[in-house]
Amino acid sequence: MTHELGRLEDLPADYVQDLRDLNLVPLWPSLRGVLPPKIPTRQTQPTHWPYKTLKPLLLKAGELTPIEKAERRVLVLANPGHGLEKMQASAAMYLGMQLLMPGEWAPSHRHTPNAVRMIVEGEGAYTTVDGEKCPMSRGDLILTPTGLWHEHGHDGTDPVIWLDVLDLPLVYYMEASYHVNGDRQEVHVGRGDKQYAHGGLVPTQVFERSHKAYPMLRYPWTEAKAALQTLGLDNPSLEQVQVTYTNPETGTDAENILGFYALMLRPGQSLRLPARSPAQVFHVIEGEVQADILGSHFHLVEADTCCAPGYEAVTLKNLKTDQASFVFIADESPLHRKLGVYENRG
Ligand code: GTQ
Repeated sequence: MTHELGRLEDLPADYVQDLRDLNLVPLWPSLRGVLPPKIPTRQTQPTHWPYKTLKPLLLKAGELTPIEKAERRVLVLANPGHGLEKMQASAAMYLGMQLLMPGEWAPSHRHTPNAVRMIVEGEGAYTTVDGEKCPMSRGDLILTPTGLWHEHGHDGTDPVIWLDVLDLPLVYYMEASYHVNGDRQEVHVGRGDKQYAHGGLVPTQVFERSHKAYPMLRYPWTEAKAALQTLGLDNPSLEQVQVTYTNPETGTDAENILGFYALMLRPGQSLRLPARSPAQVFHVIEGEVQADILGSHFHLVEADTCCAPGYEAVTLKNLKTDQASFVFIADESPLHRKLGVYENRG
């Protein structure tokens, strides 16, 4: 049973002022606001960021602002529901499109938020993470987990653009967000993926001290795509042909707070994703997809990005009837599961 609770205006003004002077606040006028009935209030609005309209503005930023004045030349994909200045895609997710021009260098730093990059366009750039020079190719996922040094360079000839996904809003909210600048890293052998490139075979840990918290830093698109195609072929009746980016040593999510996945939609397939508590981000790697989120129907072409609030079902339809479409998904599942608030409402 829900009944009306007392309002702030129902209280004598001098009483409210007495409370305020002592840093006290009555709960009941705000109780329904912070604990709404049955389903949370979500600021996250379904939002679509078409690449076609964003790219020229990002390239313009390349002309307007030298890398030395930007450190990271990024246009943030901000959700209007949160207020643009908050730079949030959802409660816990930040999205940015980053541009690096040939010859540019984004200097080494490390920070508490976890980041990943999904490479959108261009060849020849690299991210050096924890001393491993990870080459960037379209569709590759590169991790820069909390605390690891990372810097970006570009030896190629054309602009390189990638999508950054960070848990910055959450870590900032926790008053735990900060960075440290560093010197150019010494590069050692390894390129983020090689040691774990063969499924089911992981280096034997003879010495505990050699164990890294994040053993795999780069997930090449060629591998993820091949995994999806095999999964689809071997399981013709499988509806959700999806892989999770995992830590090969532990089998758990690749990072602690956000989850990352690649989804293959079969030709013409329409897939309903159940209403679950975490918010989600969809980015088209290959193909063309319609995303139905609440009342919005987004037509996503390659390199387009959109987001969906939690607790809502999402339907993804492959608009290609003669070929598969491939979608990169980021969500807040690891966070919700760890905090015990994860729900699947079907
Ligand atoms: O490339 O290190 O979009 O530190 C935001 C913060 C990218 C990065 C972002 C960052 C980076």
